[in-house]
Amino acid sequence: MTPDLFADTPPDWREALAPGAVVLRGYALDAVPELLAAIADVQRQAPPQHMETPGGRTMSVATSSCGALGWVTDRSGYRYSGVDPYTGLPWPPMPAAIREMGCAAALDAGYPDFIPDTCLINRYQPGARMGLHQDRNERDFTAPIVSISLGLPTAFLFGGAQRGDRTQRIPLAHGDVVVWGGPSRLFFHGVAPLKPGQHPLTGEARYNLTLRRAG
Ligand code: MD6
Ligand code: FE
Repeated sequence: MTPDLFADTPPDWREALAPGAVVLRGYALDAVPELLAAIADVQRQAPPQHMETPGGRTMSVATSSCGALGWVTDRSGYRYSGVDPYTGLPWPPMPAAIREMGCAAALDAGYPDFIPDTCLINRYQPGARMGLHQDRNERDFTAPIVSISLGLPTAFLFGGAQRGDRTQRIPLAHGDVVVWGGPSRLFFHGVAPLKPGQHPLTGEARYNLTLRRAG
């Protein structure tokens, strides 16, 4: 037997979730100051909003975006837009700290060609959650999704290709990064309700940065 037989078995610091999906524990910790400064900079230009779902519900998560495109939702559906509907302006450019972290994590997860054109910035306050869904508004499903967690911990729910598939409940802490793509690119996922707490750097909040190639 040669080690090459196990070439797609991740080393210990990469936790396999499913084919094509991994958790990189603490991966973003060294870049936290730069990432938090980048979030603040984007949010000054594109303030987080509780957007409306197509079904008319107000999202518990407050979102904004940076990059060429931004993810939006309103009564007419989920989609990407080049313009922030609340400011009428193009989204702020993606800060280098965010782009570089996304590309490095994708590379270490086995996706060397990732070129993100959007980063969604989600702010969760206690009680905020995200129901089980697939990310399918992107044009090209060959690119992975990179999700960076900062601030208060939560549980990420990771299912399968069918809504009814069993979900894994994965604790996510400050600095953890999840990457999913390839065979799991369209797997259902969600975020459990945020528990009350105080984080020394983010206060009563969790931030999630989700980088994607949308256009
Ligand atoms: C998260 N967000 O905030 C995960 N997907 O941790 C998502 O999975 C997500 O916020 C599609 C569209 C918007 C999102
Ligand atoms: Fe999603």
